[in-house]
Amino acid sequence: MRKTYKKNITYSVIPFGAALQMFLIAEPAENFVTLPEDDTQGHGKSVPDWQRQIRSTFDAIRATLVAEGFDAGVVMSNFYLTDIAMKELLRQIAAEFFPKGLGAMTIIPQAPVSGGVCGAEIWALKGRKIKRQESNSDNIIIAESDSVRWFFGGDFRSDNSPVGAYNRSLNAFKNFGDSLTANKFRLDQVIRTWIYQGHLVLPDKTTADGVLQRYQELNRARTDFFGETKFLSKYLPVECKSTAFPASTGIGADDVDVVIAAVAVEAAREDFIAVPLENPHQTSAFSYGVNYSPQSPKFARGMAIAFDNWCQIFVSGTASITDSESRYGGDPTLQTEQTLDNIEALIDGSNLTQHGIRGFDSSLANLECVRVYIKNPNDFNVINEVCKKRLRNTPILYTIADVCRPELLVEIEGFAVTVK
Ligand code: 3EB
Repeated sequence: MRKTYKKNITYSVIPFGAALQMFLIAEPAENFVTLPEDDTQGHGKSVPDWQRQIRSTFDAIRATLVAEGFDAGVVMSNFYLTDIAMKELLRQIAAEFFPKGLGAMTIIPQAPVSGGVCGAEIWALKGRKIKRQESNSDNIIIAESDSVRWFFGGDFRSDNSPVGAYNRSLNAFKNFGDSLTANKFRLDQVIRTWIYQGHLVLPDKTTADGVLQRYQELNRARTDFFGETKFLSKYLPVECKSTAFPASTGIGADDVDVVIAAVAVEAAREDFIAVPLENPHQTSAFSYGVNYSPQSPKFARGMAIAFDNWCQIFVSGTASITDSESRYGGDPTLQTEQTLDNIEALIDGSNLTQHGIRGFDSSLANLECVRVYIKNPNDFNVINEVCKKRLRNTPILYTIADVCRPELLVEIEGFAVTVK
């Protein structure tokens, strides 16, 4: 459980079953600026130097992966851009630095809070026990370790033709589903999704029943796409009585569209359990009332994967909600405290035991990588103060994003790892 903090890069190296994994967060070495090319008049008003900022980010990522021996093992990479129009430049530089790719890569239209043009979160595996099987597509990686097969997928989007938030979300989900099938995985094996939706709190359309928000339409598409799927039934402990859905993040983005990333598993070992976690202080999202979303958001508050002496918890996007009510509207400090309280209650030993996961304990200190989505950049200082106090040297990436209820100012997700 080693955490290393450098100027523009923080990372942790921790067990992945009997193998090892690394989570790494990187930003530009500096927020380099340059004069615009058309500054013939010499106005001297500088603009961000995209090339230099992106290159310095990749420099740090590559140097760290090489130094720690993870450079051949990236399974997922998330890149955040202040301007999604620059994604081809990012892809081009990524290919230069990593000709073999960066696993399941997703480019997310969210601005890092640091003021740089880009940010990155990289997840890599290594160890003699890891077998990597490239997929025929550059946004999917299959890895096998400890008799568990892992699917890492990113950048699932809608085709061009579908119109409206429902159809575009459904089409993006279908493209994701097709790539599961193409790689011999099934929807019921999905443990974690990330859904980035542009303008998520804006109305999509008005019906006889009122205005439907884009996020509500996304929930309707997810409900239809999931259908009667019985998630993870083969891996649930008997104690797990609640309806099983994947862990998830549903969050805003600066684009008009929806982008999905996901992880799925298939285990060929008896001691493997996959357990959707609910929070004792929160109403399950799939039981939220219709006033919130006519079709409820079908996700679990977290997903614990455990076998042998190892347990990893995928913490869903978590906000300042208790029961099903938003708390501390307007107060970013107290919302952050409440959000971290919620995560703490989700991953602690008694909640794990409640869910049939025995012999493991964890706390905020077990979080190895965290993303904090902030609605108003001006709240950064107070939110960061709480996070620094409670998460200490955990790698954290802060981005600017809308949370799916207007009064919520912050949402936090992460990965926790604990061993017996
Ligand atoms: C909440 O608790 C906040 O739609 O997949 C958090 C995590 C939220 C995931 C999703 C939404 C989702 O309701 C919003």
